[in-house]
Amino acid sequence: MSYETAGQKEKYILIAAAPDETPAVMHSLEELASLLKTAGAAVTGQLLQLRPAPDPGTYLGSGKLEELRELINETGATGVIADDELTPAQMKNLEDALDCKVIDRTILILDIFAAHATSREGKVQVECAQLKYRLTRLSGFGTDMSRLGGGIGTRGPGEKKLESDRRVIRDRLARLSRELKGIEAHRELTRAKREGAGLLTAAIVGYTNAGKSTLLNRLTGAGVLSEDKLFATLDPTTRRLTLPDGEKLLLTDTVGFISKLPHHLVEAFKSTLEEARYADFLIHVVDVTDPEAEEHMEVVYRTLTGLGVSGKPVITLFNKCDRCGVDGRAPGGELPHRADPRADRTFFISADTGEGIEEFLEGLEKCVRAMRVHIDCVIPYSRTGLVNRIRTGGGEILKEEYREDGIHVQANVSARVAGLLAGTDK
Ligand SMILES: Nc1nc2c(ncn2[C@@H]2O[C@H](COP(=O)(O)OP(=O)(O)OP(=O)(O)O)[C@@H](O)[C@H]2O)c(=O)[nH]1
Ligand SMILES: [Mg+2]
Repeated sequence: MSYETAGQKEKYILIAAAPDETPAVMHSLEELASLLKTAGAAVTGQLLQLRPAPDPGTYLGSGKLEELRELINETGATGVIADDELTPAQMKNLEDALDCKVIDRTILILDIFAAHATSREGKVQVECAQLKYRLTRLSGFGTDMSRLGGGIGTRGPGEKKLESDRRVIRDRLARLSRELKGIEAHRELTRAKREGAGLLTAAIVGYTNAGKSTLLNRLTGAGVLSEDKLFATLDPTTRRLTLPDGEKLLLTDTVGFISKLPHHLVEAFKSTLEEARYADFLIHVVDVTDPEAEEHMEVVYRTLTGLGVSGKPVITLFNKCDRCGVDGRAPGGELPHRADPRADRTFFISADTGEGIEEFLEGLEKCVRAMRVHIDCVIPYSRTGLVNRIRTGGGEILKEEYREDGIHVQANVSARVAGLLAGTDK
């Protein structure tokens, strides 16, 4: 059996099973609808069943399935999509019961990542995640991914059709993993080079579509693609930023987070996501106009902790203020006041109009200065290169005297440069 959908726009009915009709459940469904739109498909209806837990066999109960079948007939939907990751058994049973294409939130996110990956690393990472997900679906239940026909769930990076033969998948996975190792080694090298230059690094993190790339563009004119689409950015971009007082630092734009981020993706994107781990501090961008901003902030902190990123200084930016008042309140007052108790500093900005950026940059200067270490040392003439390191590392030299025993230097430098100077203390 196959459900040919290639060539025509796919139309889905969203389904979810939840204990209560809370705002969080409804927002999750709205997010699923935007994800579908991003993937080029349409939504023709939605069905929510209130139950303590999803049915282990068919996700929804039998009465609700009957209702769903009618809705499919009425709306001419080409498939249904569940707002949770379905087990292989649930997927197969639903396909049998509904006789249409069945996908879940995970397949959809993987599909969007596949379409948006541009670098070789991004493409290899997505394909690894997709193939690993497929392997779990091919075992035991006789579920054949080729039943998906075309469209969402079948596209690899570059619109290539995904493999569905177990043995071929295993071979390809082995090859891709080897290639990824090589790419990661190269990334390590670039990172080490950056660290060697001694510049402080800040990672721009946040929920998808918060405005991270727009911020990098505004600050550095990086020319990174920013779009009203989920997961517009998959490849981290690093740019140098010179602050008004002359301090220099590196800013890295990173992949956005989302609730229920598929674990295969997190695993495959580990090296990309780890950019935040190597940063000296984090710039957390939040879309202040999103009613779910609080929950999104939670997701960001939870994901970061999962990646082993914790204890770093955080500057939180409540972005898109041009759409509301400066303190995060809408002119009508319906938005709650936003605060982030986990941040060291917070600012209200608009990456789009530039509002609040000046104050943020002043705050950034303070943050960078606070991270400086005061050094008072004598650098031997055999290591004069270190003086240059202090300069290129954006450090502030307070005293530089060339004496017989060496160069006497007093300066405020980053912890990294201070590390390079270890052993030269007076
Ligand atoms: N009104 C308004 N729109 C903004 C602002 N900043 C970003 N946007 C819009 O929000 C959308 C998402 O912006 P991006 O910069 O692509 O967001 P991102 O966080 O990089 O998103 P991903 O890379 O997809 O995770 C785009 O349509 C931007 O034009 C802002 O300050 N005000
Ligand atoms: Mg982006």
